[in-house]
Amino acid sequence: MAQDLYQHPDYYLLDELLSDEHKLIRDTVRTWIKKEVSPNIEKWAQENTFPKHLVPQMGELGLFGPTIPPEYGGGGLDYISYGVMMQEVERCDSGMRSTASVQGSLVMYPIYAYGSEEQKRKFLPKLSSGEYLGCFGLTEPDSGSDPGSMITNIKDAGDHVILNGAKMWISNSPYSDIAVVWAKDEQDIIRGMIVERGMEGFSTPEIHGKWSLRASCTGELVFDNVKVPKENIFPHVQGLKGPLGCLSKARYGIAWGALGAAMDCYDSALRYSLERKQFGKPIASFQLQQKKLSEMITEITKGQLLLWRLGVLMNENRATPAQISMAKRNSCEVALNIAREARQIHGGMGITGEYSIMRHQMNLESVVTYEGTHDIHLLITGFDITGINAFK
Ligand code: TGC
Ligand code: FAD
Repeated sequence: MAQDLYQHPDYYLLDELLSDEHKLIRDTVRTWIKKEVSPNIEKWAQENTFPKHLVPQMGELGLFGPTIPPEYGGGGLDYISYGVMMQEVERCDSGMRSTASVQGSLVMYPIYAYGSEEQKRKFLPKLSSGEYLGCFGLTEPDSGSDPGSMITNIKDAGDHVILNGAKMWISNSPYSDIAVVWAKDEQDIIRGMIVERGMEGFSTPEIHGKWSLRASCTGELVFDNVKVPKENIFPHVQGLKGPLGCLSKARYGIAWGALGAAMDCYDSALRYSLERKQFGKPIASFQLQQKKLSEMITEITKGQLLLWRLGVLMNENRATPAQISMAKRNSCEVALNIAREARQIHGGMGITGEYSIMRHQMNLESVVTYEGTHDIHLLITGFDITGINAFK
């Protein structure tokens, strides 16, 4: 990748809505990204390598569980801090943001919100520091958008349960020390539990051949009569609202993150269009290119305003899952459109690893699908405004 010259677009002076602490957090993450990630991200993505060595550094920076209270190793920060962090990371690479959002929102959050005091004390500090890496197993080969149809199950066996089944498309799974797994009990009630690497019958094969999120590792979780101690089961939640509650936190971070990818594409396209000359003039001087750039910054600005307001509602504990869905869907759509347009502005150079555009575009194809597809989030909004469920 060419030298990382990123400067975030702020057309409506939204930085004025951020506190000094928010800006300091953002600058700290940006400096780390420019020093440790940007110089190598293209290589890792091309080689399909997960930079595991960055996990403890991410922990040290506070990227894991920023909103979890400090007594459990979290950052004790607000949701706008969490948002700007995810935005800085994803403007570099969605796969890196995946690592952070899975660890913070899908592994640490359920342990914090649904776990026993022993589970919190045992796992949260290690996850927060990056000593442990975790993953989240909800999706199955035959159960994606409809997670309530899962068949992974547990059977009571005294002081433990026997877990059988398989999870598919699990971010971080091949490198994970623990997995937060959702399975049905003998009464068909969804329960959450912590499965630890080394438990007999538990394996995490990698999924190969992805064209997207190549600097993030994706795998399966396979459970073959795994004995899970009952003390690893979450005592404080039952039913689908358990995993869906975690998804609300992660989708919020993705909404900020995906817009970060859009901001990076715009920033790169603006700079390139001013430098690149054709017909004796910078291509930025042609109306067609200005139209593209103007529409990009308009959509980015609208998205930034939406995210800021959502962050305020999150801080006040007033954000609804449907509002989060709208933001996740909007950011992904805006980002994918901007990545495609930015790719064209870069001409042939846009398909190379000299620029981040093509990598963003390929990554965003996963981001628009995971944590609820574009269609599912549209239907969540439809249900919310009409009261009519069009899923089933
Ligand atoms: P439904 O009957 O609507 O809901 C069941 C219960 O859950 C509650 N609920 C929520 N609670 C908190 N947050 C949310 N977002 C919630 N959505 C629903 C709901 O109130 C109800 O509670 P209760 O008390 O009445 O039981 O469930 P449904 O079966 O009709 O499904 C609805 C649907 C389709 C919206 C939902 O299942 C869905 O969101 N599907 C998409 C699946 C999905 O997002 N999977 C993501 C897997 S994880 C992942 O992709 C990680 S990628 C990470 C990375 O690398 O960054
Ligand atoms: P399907 O549910 O089969 O959907 C296929 C198509 O049908 C989609 O276009 C969808 O919108 C449409 N569709 C489905 N139902 C409806 C409906 N009712 N109305 C209209 N259209 C509908 N999962 C985890 O649990 N943990 C992870 O860490 C994780 N990481 C992932 C990482 C990557 C790189 C990817 C690609 C996925 C990951 N996932 C993870 C899984 C992800 O959440 C699912 O892929 C996603 O929820 C969609 O499920 P599916 O792929 O089975 O598609």
